[in-house]
Amino acid sequence: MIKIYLLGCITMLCNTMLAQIAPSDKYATPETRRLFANLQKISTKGYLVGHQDDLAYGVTWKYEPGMSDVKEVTGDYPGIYGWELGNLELGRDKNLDGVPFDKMRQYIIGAYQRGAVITISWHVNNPFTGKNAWDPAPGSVAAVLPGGSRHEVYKEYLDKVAAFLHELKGQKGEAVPILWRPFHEHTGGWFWWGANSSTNEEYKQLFRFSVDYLRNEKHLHNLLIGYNTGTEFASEAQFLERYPGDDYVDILSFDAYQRGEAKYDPVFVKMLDAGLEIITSIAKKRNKIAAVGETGFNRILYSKWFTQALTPVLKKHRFAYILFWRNAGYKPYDQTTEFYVPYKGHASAADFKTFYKLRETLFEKEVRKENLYGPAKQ
Ligand code: BMA
Repeated sequence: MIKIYLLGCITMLCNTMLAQIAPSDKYATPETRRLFANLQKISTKGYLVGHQDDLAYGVTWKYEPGMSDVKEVTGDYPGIYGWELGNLELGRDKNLDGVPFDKMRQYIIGAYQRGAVITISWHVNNPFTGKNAWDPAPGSVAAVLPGGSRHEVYKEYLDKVAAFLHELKGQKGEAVPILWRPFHEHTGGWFWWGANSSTNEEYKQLFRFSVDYLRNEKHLHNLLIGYNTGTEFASEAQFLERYPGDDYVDILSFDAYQRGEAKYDPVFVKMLDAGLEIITSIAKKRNKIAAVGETGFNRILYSKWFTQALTPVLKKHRFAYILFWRNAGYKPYDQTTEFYVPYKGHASAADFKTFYKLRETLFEKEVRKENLYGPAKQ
């Protein structure tokens, strides 16, 4: 009798533990569940290092098969790849940065098959004004919520996103798990979903409606959802002000960039440190994954930036990944140059290679060995 009772207790305990490491979507696919569990555990070893648009173009090249600025410098590809869907909702065949969706689909599937992780952002055009994402017109969020004047248009936007996400399939027909990071930097005022043009409640409703629609109407169960602020928070309560709830979120992250010309920027370093302290603490309490959604120092004006400015802060925290933003190179439309990881020959290339060799930085070769889509490790 006692034996049966004990067995029951152990089973219950196991179930509780398993429930705790499950993603927010209770119908998540097996690969998605395993990725969630493995990403939670990876932080005991280190963090995945990622790059936006890595395979599509670099500072001096575009669409050359196999090319990658990260690989040119380190000999290895990133452990996590960032991609962007902005303009897909308008039915275009290229995203807002000119990346053809046909190519993006192949890059995503290829990286998944090599064992790497995929995260996707969406600088969605403003369905209320018809302008781009950087149009914080008051009333935009209210207009796309159920009952709003642009709700049906917004649903059509989501339909296009869902169709693309459904095309991401592995060799056995399984859905490729995606870290889906919508409505990011919402604590800032520059996007139409941002803090200047929506109330906290409206933002939460937008987030929940969108996730519910993709899950329940579009039957997507391969998404791990990211709640991603800007740098505008100084406490756990502030970070969570627009949090839609544990049933809608798997990953807690924020975007933080070093700006200006200084080599070492104490304001950036302090923010990154404080931000990581806050989100890792919340992630632990809520059984979520912590990550740095976007970062970088545009044009890397300090040749030792990766090992001297960034690494000392990252070493203090346990989180799953960090994503460097895109190596756009020279952009004729605004006459600026943008890149966040070095290219071959850049002054910070040697430093990035040292960063690559650190025990805790996980690029593609190590990530593949971790088998993140396989059974969770104990
Ligand atoms: C920004 C810049 C832009 C780009 C946008 C969306 O931070 O990189 O050039 O269009 O992200 O990817």
